[in-house]
Amino acid sequence: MKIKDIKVFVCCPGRNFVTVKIITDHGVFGLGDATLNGRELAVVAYLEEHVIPCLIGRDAHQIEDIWQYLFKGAYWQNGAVSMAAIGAIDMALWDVKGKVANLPVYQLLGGKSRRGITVYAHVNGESIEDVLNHLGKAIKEGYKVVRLQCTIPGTEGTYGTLGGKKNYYELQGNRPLPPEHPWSTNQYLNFIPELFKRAREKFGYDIELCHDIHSRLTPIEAAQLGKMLEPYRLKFLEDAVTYDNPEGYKVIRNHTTTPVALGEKFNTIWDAKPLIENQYIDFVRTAATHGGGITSLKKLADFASLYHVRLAPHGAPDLSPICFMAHMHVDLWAPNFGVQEFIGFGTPELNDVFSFSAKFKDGEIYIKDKPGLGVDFNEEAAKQYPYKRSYLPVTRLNDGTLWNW
Ligand code: CS2
Ligand code: MG
Repeated sequence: MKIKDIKVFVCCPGRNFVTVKIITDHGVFGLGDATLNGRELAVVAYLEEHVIPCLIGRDAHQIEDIWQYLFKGAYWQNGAVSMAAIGAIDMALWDVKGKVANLPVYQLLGGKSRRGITVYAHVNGESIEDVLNHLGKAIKEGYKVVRLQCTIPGTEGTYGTLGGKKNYYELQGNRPLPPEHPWSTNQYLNFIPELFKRAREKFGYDIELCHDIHSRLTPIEAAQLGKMLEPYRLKFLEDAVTYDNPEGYKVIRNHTTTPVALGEKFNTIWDAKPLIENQYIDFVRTAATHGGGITSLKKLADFASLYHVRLAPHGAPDLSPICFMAHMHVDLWAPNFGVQEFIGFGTPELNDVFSFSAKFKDGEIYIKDKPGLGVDFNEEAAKQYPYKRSYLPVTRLNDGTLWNW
């Protein structure tokens, strides 16, 4: 079965998404997500100028060989742009293979290891009171795991809060230039322990709680925070420090038993390797889009399982429903699946373009058995939402130093 054509679509149903469609000579097609938030068109160019010409006429069934060909064959391997392109091609080829086999992709990976996929909700607010109100609602809706983020007093635009916007799509959808937000580590470290203390006082310990630091601390600051949060027993602290300093996680490990999660910015298994084999992390967060596709996630899951590290795949609003559905299949199969980040089933605009069937019940997601990934892409609807250049924010310290957002 040959690859006859590969199309790339960019649309903005609330925020930008890059979608790959691989069409075979048997008329079967597969979809992949190539969205790289804030650098979308770089991936489009990488695909159209460098990847697609090499793939036309190749056997669509040779998923592994095509992965190796695109990864090693580029010579200049690795990196966010190239791995988003490879991730999308890989997802689309798994979609094709599932459709030809008339099986959902999780069956091709090894079948179900669980009935449903435990997810964690995003709960955020402009004050601790506000967060606790939203936490109460999430518990009532049936969530068993929740991520808490709160505006730090005096620090508008704190990562993970909406600042009055109605949803993340609105928040990160159209920023013609990178917004600049203030940041104070000292205020953050003074504030966050109180948030979790109040959450435990009000809701107890049945609900599992996590928090995304978003790479803003130094290793010793993250160790301090982990230690201060130990009485509140978090499921994990995410992105405590930037992932490019694996030894920073050794510092955290030496000081606190609070579990840590890392990996939404990983592009290959080699990024994860030192952190996993040294047991510096407890959950790995790599996304199929950023990490080179389902082929990569399967390898990563198997490697991580040797070290008791579980999957907690990234599930941000800048990953399209195609990546979300790819995670559903990996999450159903992976014996060491932990929890899936979940920000809801999207907005009316998003569902205009991407359609899939999944339902949420009692803290878990259940997907309908469909061949392939089980997601569709409406090319006509996508045309109604043209690309809009948009950037992620940056943060600066009080003295103007550029900091991690
Ligand atoms: C965040 C992401 O969901 C998360 O854990 O870290 O929303 C991240 O900010 C975005 O993916 C950046 O594009
Ligand atoms: Mg994160």
